[in-house]
Amino acid sequence: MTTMQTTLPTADDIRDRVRVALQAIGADVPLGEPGQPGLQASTPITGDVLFTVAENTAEEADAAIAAAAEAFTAWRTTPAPVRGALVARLGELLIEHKADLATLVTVEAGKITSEALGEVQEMIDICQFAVGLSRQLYGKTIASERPGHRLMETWHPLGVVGVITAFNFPVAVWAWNTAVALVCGDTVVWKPSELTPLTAVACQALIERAAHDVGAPGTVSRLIQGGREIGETLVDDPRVALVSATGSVRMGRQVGPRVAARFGKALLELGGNNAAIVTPSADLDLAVRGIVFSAAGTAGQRCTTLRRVIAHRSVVDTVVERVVTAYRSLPVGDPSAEGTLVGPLIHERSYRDMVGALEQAEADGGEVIGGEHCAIGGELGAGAYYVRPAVVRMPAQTAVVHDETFAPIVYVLTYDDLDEAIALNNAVPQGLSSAIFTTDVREAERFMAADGSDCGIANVNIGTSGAEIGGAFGGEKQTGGGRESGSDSWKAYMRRATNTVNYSSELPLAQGVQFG
Ligand code: UN1
Repeated sequence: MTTMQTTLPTADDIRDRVRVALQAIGADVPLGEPGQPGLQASTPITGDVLFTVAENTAEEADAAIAAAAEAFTAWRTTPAPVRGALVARLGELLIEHKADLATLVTVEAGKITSEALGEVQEMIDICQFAVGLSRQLYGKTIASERPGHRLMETWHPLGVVGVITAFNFPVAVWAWNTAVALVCGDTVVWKPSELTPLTAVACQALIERAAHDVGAPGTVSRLIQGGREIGETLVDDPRVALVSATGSVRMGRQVGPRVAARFGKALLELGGNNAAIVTPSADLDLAVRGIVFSAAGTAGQRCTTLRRVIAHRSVVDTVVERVVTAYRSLPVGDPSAEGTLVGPLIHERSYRDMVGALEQAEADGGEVIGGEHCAIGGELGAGAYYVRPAVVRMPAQTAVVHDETFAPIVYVLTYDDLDEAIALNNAVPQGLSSAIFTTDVREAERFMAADGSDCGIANVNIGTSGAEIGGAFGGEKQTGGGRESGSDSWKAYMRRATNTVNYSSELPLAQGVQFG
């Protein structure tokens, strides 16, 4: 099998694909020539700017928030199952346009076709989950200490939810937030990454069509496009009750305190630095497959990407050898071509960060295998950054290993006993995902116990990435503490009221207090 392609589509080919997909989706937005004022919609496949997409002004962002706030006043009292009908329709439209939207994801984020389709599937899944949830928003009834009293909790819509998303999951993370927020009775204003404006336009067209089809106001979900300043309108506006932001730890450090300063709520999904422990009892076939998908998939650009392997001394050489062998045969190239498994990095800065991290790792005594730049497509790919994923054997977990470099680098560390491996897993500032490969039930349980992995996700015998939507998704420490998607994550999108009802004709006070 050839592991490196030599051809790429031309920018004009890619423009045609975009036009066809947007037209099928019904996203009728003006697309300007490259270089005109507005957002430059580009593709990492060739590095070319494809179109210019209109950028919103601060006044337009303000108007979008006002419209969503206005829509909220009626949406919050619309019965939840009726709200669910909107999300059900969105899910149907996503099924119908799965391939079209995936084409746009591949073009803008550089994901291989299968992963782009998987991302749209994740949207469909969360819509179906949210539709069920629309009949399952429940509160507790709690035993009251007073006779003739009922103590209970009710959950109410929160308000406008500001959603800020990153380039690497340009559509799924919007859907996680929007599908759940809408059934919870909230309205949404979305600020996508400025690197992925075309997928955003497509999603907006689909939600507006869904709203039209079910007779819901289109203003329940708004899109604002632009750079950091546009995102800041969501962060600082007191009408935005919850800011759900996905991105770097650096971004979260700004967003969290600013939202807190106005007593808004923040849901943060920030960086990960995810590790997999490989124990002596591990099924190595499984471990190597899990490692390769989690570390090299999406060209290392998921927040759940596997960035560290912590392997027992007795298996580390075999694991490295097998991962390196697998890496050599990974087809790198055009993500839209059949058979490709590793697409491009998003931009030059990512590539520079990768090179910088590998140089630092080497300076720290690391042995770097792979990581080369692959010049693909000659002239066509002049502005594109394709790399072979890198494995780096490290003598210790140095500072560079503590950073999240958003590229396909997996550092390999060696351990002698499980306590040491768990300590290494937990020694980084981030706490998103983690995994252990073992066939020993004691090791597996220990890893998931209170003194085990400190991450929001702790898996056994699967990699760190590729979570299902049914579970709550998110992580601890610098990952930000937020939980999105399944389980009871919906509670972050609602406000809780505690109600005490006295159905007796006495007025007993709690704690036995006597008053008059
Ligand atoms: C992200 O990278 O921001 O678990 C989200 C996964 C995906 C979601 C990743 N379901 O890898």
